[in-house]
Amino acid sequence: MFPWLGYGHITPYLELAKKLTTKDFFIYLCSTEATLSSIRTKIPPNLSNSIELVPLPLEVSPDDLPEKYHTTNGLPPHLMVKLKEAFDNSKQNFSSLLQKHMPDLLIFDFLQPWAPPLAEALNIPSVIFITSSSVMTSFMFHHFSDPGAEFPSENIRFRHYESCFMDELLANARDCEEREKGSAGVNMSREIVLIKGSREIEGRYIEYVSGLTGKRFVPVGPLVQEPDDQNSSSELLSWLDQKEAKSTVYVSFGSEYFLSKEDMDGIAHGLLQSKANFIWVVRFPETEVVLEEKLPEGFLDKVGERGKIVQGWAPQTRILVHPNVGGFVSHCGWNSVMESFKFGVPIVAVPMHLDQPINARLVEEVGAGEEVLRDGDGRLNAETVAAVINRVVVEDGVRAKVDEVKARLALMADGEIDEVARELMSICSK
Ligand code: BUP
Repeated sequence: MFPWLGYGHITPYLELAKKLTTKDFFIYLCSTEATLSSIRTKIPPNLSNSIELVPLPLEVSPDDLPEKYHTTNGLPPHLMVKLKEAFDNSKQNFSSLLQKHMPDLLIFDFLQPWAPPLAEALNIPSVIFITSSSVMTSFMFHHFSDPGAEFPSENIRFRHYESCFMDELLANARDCEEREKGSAGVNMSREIVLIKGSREIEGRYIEYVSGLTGKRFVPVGPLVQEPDDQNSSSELLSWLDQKEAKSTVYVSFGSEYFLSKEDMDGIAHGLLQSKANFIWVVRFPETEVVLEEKLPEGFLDKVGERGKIVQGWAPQTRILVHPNVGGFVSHCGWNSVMESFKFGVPIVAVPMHLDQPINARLVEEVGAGEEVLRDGDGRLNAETVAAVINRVVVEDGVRAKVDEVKARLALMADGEIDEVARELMSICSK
């Protein structure tokens, strides 16, 4: 398995790896050491003989990119370009690892289209595993192939101030296509595409994208990591224990994005004006930050015991399953959305860029949350933030739907992984 270098990509790969070990697969999981170190402790001891982590050395000088930046998590934008370059320059290293381990199959991420030709050269078949939503993937293929045709849902669209994201996504997709053209030989397995998600939630989009591309999209399940106990005794969770049931909203915008000053202010004032308690995970591109300078004046004093600010990283799944959490103000990264669905947490959607607006529209379509609409210029308005938090969290306004989605996902059991294992086995044996 060869996921892209962010935490949001490697965790679904690890969850898929864990499931495949129950079907007698042995997994090599390859990434940079910095990315692997974020999941090393998440491999249960009983699986340590079935999953081997394989570090990929990057071709880059430490002066250009120190080792701690060999992952996209919290990477300042100017270093992201260097990381992509270093990654693309490391093909030979990846090829050497393939030759050393000679797997029966390569499962690769759509952001590294150069990997499958290297495998093909060694007669190793490959299958793509997309960690984004089917709604986003189908929306993208739709625009890529026939934007004039009818899309399965008219709710799913970018708003006018978000239209630049479509261009960004299409440019990404074209870039991947271009970079893949070097691929020689027949790739027997490409008629199958693995995708993170479930027919229970995205059935019509999975069907649509399969029809559009002529490939079979096989959903691999929500692939949500179980909450780990490591942080369960932390001060943050003790604080949460003291709050009333469902009274607290968890606020996080993912591992990669940094909020603009205007959005920080909108969220901060919105939280203050709402009636919910909150835990807010804040992240900044700079390594040294004075928190007070990043927040509106006097914010921390006004918050008092009502809220906690966590700088950097919080045990997200552990927080989401806590009975005193009643909602999630989320950027709608696909992992976060799936975690909310799986644990039955209503979403206050505040999408920021790329696929997030489309995921947010799905959240509303499913009925599991409400989106905070920005004003005409794309600005976040504090009163709107507070009003949506109050409706979704304080008044528990979408509870019935959220419980229904949670129950539907729980019923699925492992049916999907049986199908995936069968498909992969048949590719391996060809
Ligand atoms: Br921040 C943060 N703790 O403090 P998404 C994130 N996470 O466990 P993203 C934590 O990172 P992509 C924190 O549970 C989820 O599994 C969270 O993935 C975990 O957003 C993951 O939601 C974040 O998909 O990734 O980071 O923007 O761009 O790949 O969607």
